[in-house]
Amino acid sequence: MNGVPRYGNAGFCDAVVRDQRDGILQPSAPGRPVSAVAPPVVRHRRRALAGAASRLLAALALLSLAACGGALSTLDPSGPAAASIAMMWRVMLIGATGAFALVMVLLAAGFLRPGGGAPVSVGAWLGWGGVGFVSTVLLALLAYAFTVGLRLAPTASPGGVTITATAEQWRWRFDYGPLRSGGTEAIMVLPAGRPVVVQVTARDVIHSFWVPRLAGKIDAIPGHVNRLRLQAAAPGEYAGVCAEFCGIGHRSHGFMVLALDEPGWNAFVSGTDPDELSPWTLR
Ligand SMILES: [Cu+2]
Repeated sequence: MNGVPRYGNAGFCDAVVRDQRDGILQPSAPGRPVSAVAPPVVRHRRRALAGAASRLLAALALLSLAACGGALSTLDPSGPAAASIAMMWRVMLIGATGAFALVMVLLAAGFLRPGGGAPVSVGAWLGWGGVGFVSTVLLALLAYAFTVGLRLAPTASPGGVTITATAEQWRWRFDYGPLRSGGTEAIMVLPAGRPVVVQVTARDVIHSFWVPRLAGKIDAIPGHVNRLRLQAAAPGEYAGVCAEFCGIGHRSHGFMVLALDEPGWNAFVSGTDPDELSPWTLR
């Protein structure tokens, strides 16, 4: 072909040319078909690539299984707000995994079938793969996240309760407005099965209110009130933490949420101390 020798792995370009100079691949005679059998070095690389991919998948599976439970797990929701966030996480994980798998398949195809994508122009690869595919995935995820955000908006609901959470170094105080004359410290009491809007603020520095099994996190900012909607699906205790570094005592700046059934909640708003109430003793 105009004096240029033909090679069975022409798609390898410069790398193959270097290998040929090293004597790994040999050019065929002009006009003579070339064997499709890959040389030993290439087969060894393929096996190594497949082994590394298998180990990576196994490690990812173990990591994902190890993170599904626990008092602070967002993947073990116990309310509609946290469930929406957990579902959004799963949808994004599936979308990201699909995109990653597609890229890996194309990468593997590039190694296993050099030059296989040549019929598709560079412009088409960039247009469909680099712009079209990415834009479609991102717009779909954005629309989904937007609808989830609307569902989580802290709007007033029938039967809802409003609680004010105030953070300071290093304690949490909770007030219940006209529902109860006295507030609580380190424990936020709420009625299970009813929507709750938490008005979050701070007295000194920026903190962050987070009960992972009930809702997302929101900043507690001095002089400002942020609102968060949450709901406990069932009576029980739920762990809460400060999710923003707020000083040397940040590590122990946590609190507990006590979700009570209706008799327990009625007893609480009547003035009963939360230490005397338990969703288990009330049943
Ligand atoms: Cu804090």
